[in-house]
Amino acid sequence: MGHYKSNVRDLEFNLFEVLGVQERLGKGVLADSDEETARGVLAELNNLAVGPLAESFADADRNPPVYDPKTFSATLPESFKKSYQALWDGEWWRIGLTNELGGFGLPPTVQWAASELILGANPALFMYMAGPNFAMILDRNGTEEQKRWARLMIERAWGATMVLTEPDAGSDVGAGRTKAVLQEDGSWHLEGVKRFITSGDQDMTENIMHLVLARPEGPGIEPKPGTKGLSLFLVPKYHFDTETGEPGERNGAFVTGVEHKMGLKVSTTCELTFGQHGVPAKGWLLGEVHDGIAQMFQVIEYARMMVGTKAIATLSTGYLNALEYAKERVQGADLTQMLDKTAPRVTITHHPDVRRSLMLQKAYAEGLRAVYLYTASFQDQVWVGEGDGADAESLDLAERVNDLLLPIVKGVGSERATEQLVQSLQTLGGSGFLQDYPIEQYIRDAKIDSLYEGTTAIQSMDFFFRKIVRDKGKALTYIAGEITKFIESEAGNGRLKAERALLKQALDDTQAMLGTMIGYLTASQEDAKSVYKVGQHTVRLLMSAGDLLVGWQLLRQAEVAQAKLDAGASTKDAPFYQGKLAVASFFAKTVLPELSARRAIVEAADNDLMEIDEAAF
Ligand code: ST9
Ligand code: FAD
Repeated sequence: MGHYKSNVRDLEFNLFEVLGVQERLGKGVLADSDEETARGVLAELNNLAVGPLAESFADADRNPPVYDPKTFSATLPESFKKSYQALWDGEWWRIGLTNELGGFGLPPTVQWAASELILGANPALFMYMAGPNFAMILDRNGTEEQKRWARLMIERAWGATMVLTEPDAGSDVGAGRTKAVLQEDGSWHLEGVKRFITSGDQDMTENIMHLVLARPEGPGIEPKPGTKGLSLFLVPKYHFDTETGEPGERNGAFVTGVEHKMGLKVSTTCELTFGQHGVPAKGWLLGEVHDGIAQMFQVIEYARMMVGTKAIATLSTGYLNALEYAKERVQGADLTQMLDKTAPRVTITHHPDVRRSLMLQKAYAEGLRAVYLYTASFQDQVWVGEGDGADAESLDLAERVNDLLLPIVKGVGSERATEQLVQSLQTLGGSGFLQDYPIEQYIRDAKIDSLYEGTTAIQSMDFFFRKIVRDKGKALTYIAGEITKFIESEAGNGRLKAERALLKQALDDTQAMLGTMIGYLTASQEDAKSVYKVGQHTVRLLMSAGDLLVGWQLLRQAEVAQAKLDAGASTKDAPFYQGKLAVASFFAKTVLPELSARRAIVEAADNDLMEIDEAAF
């Protein structure tokens, strides 16, 4: 067996037993799919994921890409290319595409559930396969000519990149200096150096389309500071015949270095230099507007969802590997017999502390999966609505709620995955530290998820300032209303009552934290430094909102599971449903109460931290 332990049962439970996705299928833009198609997609992709996709996971880590400075090119390991070919041949690149561009006609919930399988088996494959998805950005924002390029990108299986970061512009994208100078023929010449560009070079596709943010210069263009002065340019690795897509001359965008990294080694992270090697780096403005940051955020929103799902997928396989080990490993006696040196030795699943840790890993793996799929259910509404003309108000709300939840999927998903994967390793004792097991690689490969696509601090500020304050609490009010409805409902027939009370307390605590922080923000109108009290606690708020959502989703699932058990679940299904009840109750009792302490910390905030001299750190 390969390293990857998927959880299709849980994916299907979320889709068809909790979210009721099947009710959306068979209509409008989803006319060609039904529950059977969706289940079939997951089953088929799962076979591929646990087999050929997972196969190169360790080999590609031990034999990472090789960079040749003479040709400015990166060569990927053969084992990985084989996995990529299997993924491509299965036409899985169609998964996120609209029907018009050749998609499978499945909604985002099913797309993301399927994506989890690839992201858990071998995440870099998913990233190298993103060309067709990037083509959707050209199709959505491009000129008629560029819409045709989008089709060429898909038909000819090109790679693609998103190019924002520079040595002095990381979180602060608006500090970027790469410029684009308008030419007489309407094209642009780019000059500058970008760094950390994922998939910047590889030897698996005939061309790569770079989507680059740069500062436009030319007659009549007024420079603007920050992100609002950036435009988005399409810069191919090779120039191409715009009718056939046939690649021609080399364009002047060269990969001038590939980083040596802690993990995710097979995913090339490249320095990309424009126009400094005797060949101009020609680019074309995307569409006809200088609106680069907003256009790039269409990519970023998708990529943040992807990064969160990647982290959660890795957490899940980490937990399942730890669980399998724990069920086999015999060590020590049962705690009740600790003084009897002749007592029989037991598997480590008998020890309370191992149980505690495994149940917490399960809670975050399954709870966060529920959160990302719940988020995707709002993307479903937009996907179906955009195609079928739903009313503007409900579409607007679905977009806002999706926006609110994205920093939780990305920020909380990645932080909890890193933290709990360390616990998965701990479950294996010293063996976890060995490369005989995949967990050490999971930790190395997943750490990047809290860094790229906006660090956790950036996610937390996005959550507070943009998604709550600027949204005037619209999306938040909706979610709080849904949680309150759940708490007050009697669907549990009086069961899980104590857990509902704990959820109510957690909701009160999170709302109080938020209220206090809004108070600090308001006070900053009089005393500018009061905003520091907000900045000290945005991550705490984000993580607390994440725990609240995990706790709620687990209890929602427990309610469904309880009903299934009451109706007489099969012997095969019963342990699955009992597990749902157990994990929801465990999380409510052992994690949610922590929110009261976090609330007290926020309410007692002062600015002492900001007064400390740097030398005292
Ligand atoms: C990276 C890549 O790290 C890692 C993995 C790559 C894998 C690639 C392949 C896989 C992905 C496949 C993708 C396919 C795509 C296909 C999609 C198909 C549909 N939401 O607050 P302001 C905008 S890449 C939306 O003033 P500052 C908005 O336009 C590097 N829009 O910010 C706004 O204007 P307005 C990732 C948002 O102070 C404007 O920005 N790097 C949002 O100027 C200005 O906003 C990062 O992520 C949002 N949440 O700049 C950088 N936020 O207000 C992290 C802003 O008028 N840093 N906009 O609406 C940040 O995010 C900063 O907060 C900042 C600050 C740069 C936005
Ligand atoms: P910095 O911005 O210097 O941050 C350093 C620390 O300061 C962080 O802890 C951060 O949270 C904190 N910080 C910074 N600003 C603030 C603030 N205002 N408030 C609070 N805290 C703050 N970029 C691309 O454009 N395309 C890619 O494909 C791509 N792929 C990548 C792949 C890898 C493997 C890596 C490592 C990076 C990649 N990046 C890519 C870049 C990535 O998005 C940035 O590294 C990330 O946005 C952080 O920027 P930075 O590294 O410059 O850190």
